[in-house]
Amino acid sequence: MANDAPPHIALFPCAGMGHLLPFLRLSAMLSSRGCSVTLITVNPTVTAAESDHLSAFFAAHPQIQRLHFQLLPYKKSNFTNEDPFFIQMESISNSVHLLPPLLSTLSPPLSAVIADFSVANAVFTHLAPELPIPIYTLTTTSARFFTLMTNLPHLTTHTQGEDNNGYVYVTVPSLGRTPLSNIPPPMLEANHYFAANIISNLSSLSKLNGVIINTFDSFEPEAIEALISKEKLALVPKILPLGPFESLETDAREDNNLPWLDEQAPESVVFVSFGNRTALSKEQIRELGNGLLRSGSKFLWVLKGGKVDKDDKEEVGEILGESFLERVKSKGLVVKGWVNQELILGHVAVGGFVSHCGWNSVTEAARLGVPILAWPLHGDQGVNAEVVEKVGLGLWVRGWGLGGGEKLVGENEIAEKIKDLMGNQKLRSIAMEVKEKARLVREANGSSEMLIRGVIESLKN
Ligand code: BUP
Repeated sequence: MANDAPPHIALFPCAGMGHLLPFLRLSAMLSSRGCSVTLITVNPTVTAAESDHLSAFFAAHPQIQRLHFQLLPYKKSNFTNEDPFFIQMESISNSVHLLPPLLSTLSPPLSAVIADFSVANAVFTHLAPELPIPIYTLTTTSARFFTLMTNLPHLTTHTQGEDNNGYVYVTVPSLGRTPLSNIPPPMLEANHYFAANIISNLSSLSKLNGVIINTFDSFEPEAIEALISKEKLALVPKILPLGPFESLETDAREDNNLPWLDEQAPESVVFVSFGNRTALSKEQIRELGNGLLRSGSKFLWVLKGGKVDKDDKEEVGEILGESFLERVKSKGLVVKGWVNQELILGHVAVGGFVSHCGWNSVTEAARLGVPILAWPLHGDQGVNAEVVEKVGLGLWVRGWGLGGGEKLVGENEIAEKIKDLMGNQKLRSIAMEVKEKARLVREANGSSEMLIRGVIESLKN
């Protein structure tokens, strides 16, 4: 007889806000669709933003259970790993064997686990023998970058060629060409933890019950198709493009930039943010500041001076210089610390987004219909910028490269591109079309909505 009790799903995020936020959003979405939800939260977190957001999230969603998970101390491995977020991933993977006893005592009994792809193999290896329930993975990147990951370690053996502009590309079956320079170098270095983590997680991928991706059919048709061809060959499990995820009702801190935005004309402000974990070099910050001033647009710029927020103590004036701030006064606002990006992108005054193309940022811009000037810096961001360009949501200057501070982009070039972004009516109308498509997939008969409801239904039996 069918059991109609709502499923109880545990979600297990990994390190950093870019990984945590999609898990918070998916948790809230599952809960609002009738599931019991437990969110596993590791201690310690890498950033203060993570602990702040977790407290605010549980205060706003008292129906979601919190399972505290204390990590074992980090033991250095033989892999190259100097990134605090990757170190945390390694620590989580090395602690996962302690998780099954905690999960088996949860009440009501668990129906499924959704684990971040970065720790999926560890979760599968330790959980499957102890607790025979479906295990899904959520990848926090684009379907396009995920497809490239599934082609490791043989990615560069696919056909290579050179395009008219002299860029060497690799052609991946069903996905088409990707410039080789867009593949993050650590992904191709066997000794690097980034590559090792992907290879290890691929090893159990086909045994999982599904891959959840924060994307939607019309946004990444080629990549979703490429993944579905792999699903048909049983190389990957069920592909579940459940996005774009709904926004969270809560934010950790009061947002104090909206009054300034409220005073600006519609679509006159360019919002500038390079995400949680990327600080530009001092020289690049100066060029960007001057470029913004030269562009003639009003701007709201979230400035980061360090990789991890706890260590990022310099004030805006110390980074940019007081004389710059004097010049900025009537033209823009430069802020440090956390802002509510979704509220800003959804504000009527915002007409463009200079973004590093972290995948959450891209999906938020898509859902809110804001054109992007893509300035990817590292990791998956270059490949995400390809998605932005392909779908027509934004501009991407390939020549700026996967920066990370290696190439200095000058203020004139930046100013010109911001003018292109803010004055481009075609981009704006495509962004509105993307926004409408993103809305439709969340309607009761929309593809993403039907898929998520299907997963929930299947877990009731
Ligand atoms: Br910074 C910042 N406010 O001030 P991505 C970020 N965000 O709401 P990431 C804020 O954090 P990767 C801020 O809306 C997005 O949901 C933003 O995730 C939010 O980039 C998230 O865009 C940032 O994926 O790098 O985390 O920098 O995902 O590439 O590891």
